[in-house]
Amino acid sequence: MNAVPAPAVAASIVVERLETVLVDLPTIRPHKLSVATMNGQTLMLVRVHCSDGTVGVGEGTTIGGLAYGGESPESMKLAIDTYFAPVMVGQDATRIQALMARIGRMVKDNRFAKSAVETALLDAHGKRTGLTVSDLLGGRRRDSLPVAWTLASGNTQADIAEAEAMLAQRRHNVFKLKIGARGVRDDVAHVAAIKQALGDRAAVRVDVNMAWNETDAAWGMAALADAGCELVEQPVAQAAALGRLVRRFPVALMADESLTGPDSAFELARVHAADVFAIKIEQSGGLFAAQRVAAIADAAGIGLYGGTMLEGGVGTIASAQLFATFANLQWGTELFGPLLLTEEILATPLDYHDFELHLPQGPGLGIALDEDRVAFFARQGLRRTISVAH
Ligand code: MUC
Ligand code: MG
Repeated sequence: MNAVPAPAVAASIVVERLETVLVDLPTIRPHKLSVATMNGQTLMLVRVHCSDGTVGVGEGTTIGGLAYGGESPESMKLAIDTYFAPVMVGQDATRIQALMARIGRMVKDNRFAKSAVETALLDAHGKRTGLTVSDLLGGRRRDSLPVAWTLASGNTQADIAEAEAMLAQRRHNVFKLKIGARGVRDDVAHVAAIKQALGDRAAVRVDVNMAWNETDAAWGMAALADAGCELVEQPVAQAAALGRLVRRFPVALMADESLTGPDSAFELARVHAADVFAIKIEQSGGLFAAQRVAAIADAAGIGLYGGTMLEGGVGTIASAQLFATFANLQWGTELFGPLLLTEEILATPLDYHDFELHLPQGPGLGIALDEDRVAFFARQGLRRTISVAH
């Protein structure tokens, strides 16, 4: 019998190497959350170099170092350099879901680091195919996204002045106030003063970042509803407590820290613990996982909000590429991260105007890094910035 010749197989495009860098950038003012005060932000940038010459970029950030969760920019860099890279090098760079599943078998947790490398793989594949990351995720339903701004100076009058400036520039007309560091009564007075000053010109929401106990939350949510606040984000830590608070007050309740990917999304939906989900690509463990979180929310009748881990330009546009594909985005987004930083590291800054972020049309993420500025602000580069104070 004659041997059947093997069919010609096109040489696959593989991951050749990964490169990570920490970039320390100052914030425009101290950003005061109940968990930490940020004076700067550290971006963990990862570049995935592929055998066809394409290079994809991704980003990981946290809020207040380790104050928000188990990963830090430093831990992401270490995890990628030490554990992700050996699993990825030599693997087909075009089969992103298969490669992420392979990483998932070798690396438990580390959702933020997974989101960064998945972003880089999608960026590379988009550049290779001429498609946007949104296209790779099924296609856009919108080309711009409403963007809320966070008022977190810690001072009521300064916050009002900041909000007025944003309204005058037509940059933001939805404001999220960071509360929880002071007593509940002081916080409610702070929110009421800001809402009264802005009136119907702006929507006011709050993020407690889990600072309250359930008793404070019950009192606080009732008073916030009276003050004209339309949404309260993660007032308490426990999902069970969220479930007892939801729908008791005429104010929407949003889950943020409790939402750590599809499993927690399903559980929160099952126990009716939230009206709204703050979807974040990093918290979810990547863009595909965040897509599954959105599907769970839609199926359960839970509203969607596009959240941020205060990413810079790369993580922000990765999130935007995904959120632009969502069927529902009832509460808009808070993709303002780059605007909180004094320094630009993209060759062309993201386009914010008329209260929205306008997505780029180019392939992949549609952005390019300003390599000189990245090198300048890289840790061990020419400039050092301390990012967290408590
Ligand atoms: C969070 O907890 O939602 C989003 C905006 C902001 O100022 O902080 C974040 C994180
Ligand atoms: Mg939050």
